[in-house]
Amino acid sequence: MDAISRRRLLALAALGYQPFAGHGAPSSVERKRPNILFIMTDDHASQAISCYGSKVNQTPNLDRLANEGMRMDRVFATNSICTPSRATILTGKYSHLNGVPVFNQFDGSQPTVAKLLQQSGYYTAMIGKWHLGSNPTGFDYWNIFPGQGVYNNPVLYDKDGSETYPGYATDIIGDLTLDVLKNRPKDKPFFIMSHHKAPHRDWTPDEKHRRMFENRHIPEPENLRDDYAGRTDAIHEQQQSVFKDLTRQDLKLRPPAGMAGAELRRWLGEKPMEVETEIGGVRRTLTGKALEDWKYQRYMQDYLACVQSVDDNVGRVLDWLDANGLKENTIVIYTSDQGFFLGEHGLFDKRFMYEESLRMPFLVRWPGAIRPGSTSEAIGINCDFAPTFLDLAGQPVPKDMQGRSFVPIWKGKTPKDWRHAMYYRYYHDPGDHNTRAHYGVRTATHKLIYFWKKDQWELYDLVADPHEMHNIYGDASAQKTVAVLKRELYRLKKELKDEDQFADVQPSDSSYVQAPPKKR
Ligand SMILES: [Ca+2]
Repeated sequence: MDAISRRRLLALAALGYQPFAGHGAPSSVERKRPNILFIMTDDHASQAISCYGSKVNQTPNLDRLANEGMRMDRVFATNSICTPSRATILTGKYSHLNGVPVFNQFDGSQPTVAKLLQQSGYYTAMIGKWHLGSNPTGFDYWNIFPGQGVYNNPVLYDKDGSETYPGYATDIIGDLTLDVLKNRPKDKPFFIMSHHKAPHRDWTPDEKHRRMFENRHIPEPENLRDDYAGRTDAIHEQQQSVFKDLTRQDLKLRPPAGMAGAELRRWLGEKPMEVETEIGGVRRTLTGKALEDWKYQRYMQDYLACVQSVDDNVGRVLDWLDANGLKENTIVIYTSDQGFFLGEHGLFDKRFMYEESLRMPFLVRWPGAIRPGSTSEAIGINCDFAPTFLDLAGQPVPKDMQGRSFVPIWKGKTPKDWRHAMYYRYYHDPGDHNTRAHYGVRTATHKLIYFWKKDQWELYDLVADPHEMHNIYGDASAQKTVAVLKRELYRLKKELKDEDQFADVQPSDSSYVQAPPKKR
């Protein structure tokens, strides 16, 4: 088939035309089912992706996905921490139904999108950050970091044992993804989850990018020095402050010579309020505002350098797909398990329902089906991913999945009855950063948050106040909106079968420990 007729056929296929259907040619039909390459990073905020308008870095390879495909602007995590988001992506269900509200072990015996795709004839693979405690199920191939994994010379577990991979985690995940692509069975479509550790804390860059941001001044977000006026207790009580909670380890301060063991760990874990460092060849002791400024720069220099390596490796994989005839029939998705604060409200980390943490970057390329350079403001949630993958594979979506396929949105035909609001619930309280538990609802224009253990509310007008600085919950003029949003909040809570299953008692944090594989 020449290139033009092949392109034409693909365009027709995108419109639902199946040239081989009903002609007794299963292998040809099989080839038509699209491949899915799902690339996910850990804690990558859309504020650090240039096609989302980053003021702090450039990500040319991620931009390439947006330029050749679609940038979705309102895809949200339903519980903004690692393990729950991953469980939701696999099951298409909220935490209260898949049993993973906090950092607890995932029950891999339940149905997952990987199992359903595998049963339907897809070759399935899972590479890199898993962080669900139990061994992966539903994958023909898996090779994962135990727990959080490490940046340098990481150990990976597969079904047969463990192996140390010399090098940098992000490059290794890029290499393994290419290996799987090259060695996969060629008679099946594939579903590959390629999950990076980066840019998760403690933000350890590779040698290539380590000094890339060293001599640049990273612009601060305008609300870095948010004074939290008018907000409820939660943001006052949190311990995820750039100025107060970054440790010596986070800031990559060098320990005194000879320090080791428990003493070293204690030293690295302390949150310094005075730092001696060298600036422009001069030794200086930093305190107060000078130290705060310096902490923000140090945090961002390392975070952004980690992102740069991700961008490089996405580029490598795209180049390989394009050079090997897999561009046309492979859907490439780039996302992150949740968003992240890059100094907004003075914060790092995620957890809160505020925009920077709630929003997942979501870029997708599908030549012939998605108009290049398109964008969508449809409200998506991570429960939608599994139904989307099943739809792409021509498989029915189980009724108990709680999301909907993105495919019509990608094709420029957002269904008229698409959701107008999304429901969020975070449980891990006090958790790692003393973040108060909350649930809430976000519409296109407003966000209502309820800190249920405190019985305190926040309401934001996202149009007038996109940075969520003014809690208008108590304003007389907002009471009609409060009433409407409360009705919607409790309607969604009921519809999604959230019966406060984990409101009072949470499972223990067990996803950090991965069952050790058999020895090789
Ligand atoms: Ca994460």
